[in-house]
Amino acid sequence: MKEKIENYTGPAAGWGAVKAVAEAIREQMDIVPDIITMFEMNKPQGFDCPGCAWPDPKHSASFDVCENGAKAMAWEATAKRATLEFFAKHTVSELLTWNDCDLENEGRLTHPMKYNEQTDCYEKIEWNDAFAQIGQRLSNYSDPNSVEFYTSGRTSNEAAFLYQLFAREYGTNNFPDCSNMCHEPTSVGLAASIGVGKGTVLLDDFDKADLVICIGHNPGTNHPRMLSSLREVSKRGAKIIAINPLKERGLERFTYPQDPIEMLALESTPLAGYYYKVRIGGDTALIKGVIRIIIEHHDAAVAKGQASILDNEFISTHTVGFEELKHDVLSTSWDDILSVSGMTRDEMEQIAQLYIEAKSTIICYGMGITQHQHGTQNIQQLINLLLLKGNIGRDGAGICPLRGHSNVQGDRTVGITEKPSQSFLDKIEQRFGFKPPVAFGHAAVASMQAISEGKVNALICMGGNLAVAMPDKDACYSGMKKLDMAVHIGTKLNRSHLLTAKNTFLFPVLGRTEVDIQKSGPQSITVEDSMSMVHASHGKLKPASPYLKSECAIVAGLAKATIPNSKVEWDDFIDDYDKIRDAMEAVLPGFEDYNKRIRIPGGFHLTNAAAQRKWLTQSGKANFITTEGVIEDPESATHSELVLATIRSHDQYNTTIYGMNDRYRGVFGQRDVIFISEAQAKKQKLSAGDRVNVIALDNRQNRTKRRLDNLKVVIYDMADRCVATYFPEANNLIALDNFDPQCGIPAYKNIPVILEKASAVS
Ligand SMILES: Nc1nc2c(c(=O)[nH]1)N[C@H]1C(S)=C(S)[C@@H](COP(=O)(O)OP(=O)(O)OC[C@H]3O[C@@H](n4cnc5c(=O)[nH]c(N)nc54)[C@H](O)[C@@H]3O)O[C@H]1N2
Ligand SMILES: Nc1nc2c(c(=O)[nH]1)N[C@H]1C(S)=C(S)[C@@H](COP(=O)(O)OP(=O)(O)OC[C@H]3O[C@@H](n4cnc5c(=O)[nH]c(N)nc54)[C@H](O)[C@@H]3O)O[C@H]1N2
Ligand SMILES: [Mo]
Repeated sequence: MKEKIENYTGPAAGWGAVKAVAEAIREQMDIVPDIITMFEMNKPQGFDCPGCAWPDPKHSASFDVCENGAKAMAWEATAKRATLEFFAKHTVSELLTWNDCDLENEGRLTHPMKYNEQTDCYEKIEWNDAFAQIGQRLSNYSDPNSVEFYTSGRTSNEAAFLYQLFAREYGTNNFPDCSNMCHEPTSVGLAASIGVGKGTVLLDDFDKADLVICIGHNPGTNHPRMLSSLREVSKRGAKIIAINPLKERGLERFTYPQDPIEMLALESTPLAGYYYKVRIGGDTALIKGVIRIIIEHHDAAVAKGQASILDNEFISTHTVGFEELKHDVLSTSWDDILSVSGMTRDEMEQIAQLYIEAKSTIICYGMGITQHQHGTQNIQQLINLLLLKGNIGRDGAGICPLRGHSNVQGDRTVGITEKPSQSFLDKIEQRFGFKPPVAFGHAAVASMQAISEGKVNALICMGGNLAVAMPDKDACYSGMKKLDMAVHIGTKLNRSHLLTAKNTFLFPVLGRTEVDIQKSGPQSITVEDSMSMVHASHGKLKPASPYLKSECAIVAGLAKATIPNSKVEWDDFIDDYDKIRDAMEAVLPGFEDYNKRIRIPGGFHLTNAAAQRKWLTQSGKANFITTEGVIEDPESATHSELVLATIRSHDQYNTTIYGMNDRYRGVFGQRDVIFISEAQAKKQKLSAGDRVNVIALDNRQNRTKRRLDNLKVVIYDMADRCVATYFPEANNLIALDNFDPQCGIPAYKNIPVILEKASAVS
């Protein structure tokens, strides 16, 4: 498509989405039989959408597929194949010169392969031979902690459970995970505040809320099925507030493609009636400001003998820490609050009023909140706001993190964690009879640091594109080359697969859309959505090649070859996944009658103690947590007022680039752009179409200057004193040690930068 920047005037979804779905399918699939597959998505006997983790309303028979879900499905169910002939024709060195989109667009991997250094090509290997070679290497390493077991979040509950079992029997808790780059602040921050590291709302709560606050997420692109829930909220007359540095069309207006009247009349439903453009990194400041106003109104009302604004009863029975919070917000200076948030006091007053007026409020958030040095603190401020009016643990109220990958939450639930609890380890020991390691292992940043320092022998990747998804491309890429062994289990070719170790294996795996036949017949797997609903998924399509194995079978193959006297009944498990689930039931709390309950359409809900006002915190109460200061990176802030966030385009799934368009932001045929407000551009003496170099100020590495050159300026309706560009291209701007010290999430959305005109350098 031709390069073009234009103002997008339409609503989110609508006919544009229908057209995009048709195109995605035309480009990837054999239309007639495969389109039927799409209708099987998120249906009782169908498969779970590999797109996002937003729950399906009723698991009903209705056709509830969104544009980006359809794209994710078409991308996986593509008719294209990356065959052995393809790999014989193209050396790894040549493939490294291809772009990310072209690599994946070659199609599905068809055979297990091993890299041959002599020919510089991937070549076919028999599964058993590969397992034996890997098993031998793993057994030879003297320290199991020199191996990293990465998981990307499409992996099923069953495969993730087996994977952690294998790694733990092998002897390590090294579980870097995509969640470490995504919702780690949710796991850590919510657990400290309310005792559970997950969201507390169900879809029904959206029918009962008076106010929904959407802060730091972009559902039009990343969770499009959420738009139908927001549409219902809006149609009911409840209010929606959006807080986002960029104007995102998906938060403003939506045409529901499944509503013929809206579609034919070219109508749309307004979503957020209130839109506030917070400055990037300004959320803690903003929420502190809002809390301060609410407390001041409350005190004034009480002094006048008027009704209380805060829920005093809830605060005194259910919480601790209110007085400290009050003291902190009242003593935070307005100057700091306003300058860091980039918002006015009037705007904060409006938000406070809407919140005061609403009986029940839900706060939804995504990466705009989490991917910060203050990620954990940001979330805790959101909880503080909710606790003021008892907005946790009752109908129509609560916290709603928008999870990332479709099963990232489930993978964590079933044991993918570098810090396992003792009770979990005890249960493993009881059920399987081996002693799992107790010492905590590596999460993503620690594992990549160890890899880049050459301290890791082997990296096993259950899906994903780790080296590209992580910060500091240079460190990641060179680190991958230092490994003795890399094992990649994926559906499609990506750059991490090409950063070959001394021994590199690339395994093709069944995707969620495909039927998985084992000895006892077709198998189902299970996943957990953003709202803790666990349900089954049944693949429907013929596998992309007869040589594919399921994730579960690959883990079992690796484990058997590595641990000859394993205590785990690997063969039985693979013959019949019900047996895996029986074992999971024995180990995991909340999984009683697992096999029975996933056979009920819609599955079952994993109960959430906080949602029942049971606080599993050390204090036994919900904690108001006071966080110090409002500036994320005070040192860098003295050198530049500009912060940069890395964001997703509409045609992308993380490191998978489907195409070069970002329709709702009016960008077509290109990705090398940087978004900036009109006022800010003027201040920087820049105009639309100018080219700039971005230089990241990195005070953690002696202020090394990381740079990304030659981005095209796009004037965009967004907050001043910040800029945005796409990931993964921008990942080298972030240092590996620029993360939230409380949970380790890289600060992908808070990079202090300066801009220089591209012509100014050679
Ligand atoms: N189609 C599609 N679907 C996806 C994905 C995908 O790549 N493509 N990825 C999946 C995954 S793994 C994830 S984690 C989710 C990600 O879903 P989102 O959380 O929506 O992800 P992003 O696009 O990274 O960022 C969201 C928003 O954060 C805003 N933002 C940036 N900085 C700040 C800030 O400082 N404060 C505030 N308040 N907002 C800020 C940006 O303007 C942007 O609108 O989506 C999942 N679903
Ligand atoms: N700068 C910046 N960096 C970021 C982010 C950001 O906002 N800004 N976001 C971060 C976030 S939230 C995340 S989650 C990470 C994503 O990091 P990852 O999860 O590591 O990356 P993906 O791009 O989702 O992985 C794509 C690959 O997964 C494989 N795959 C797809 N489906 C399957 C399957 O069913 N099974 C298996 N085994 N493999 C499969 C394919 O081979 C495909 O190439 O990136 C992070 N990186
Ligand atoms: Mo994510």
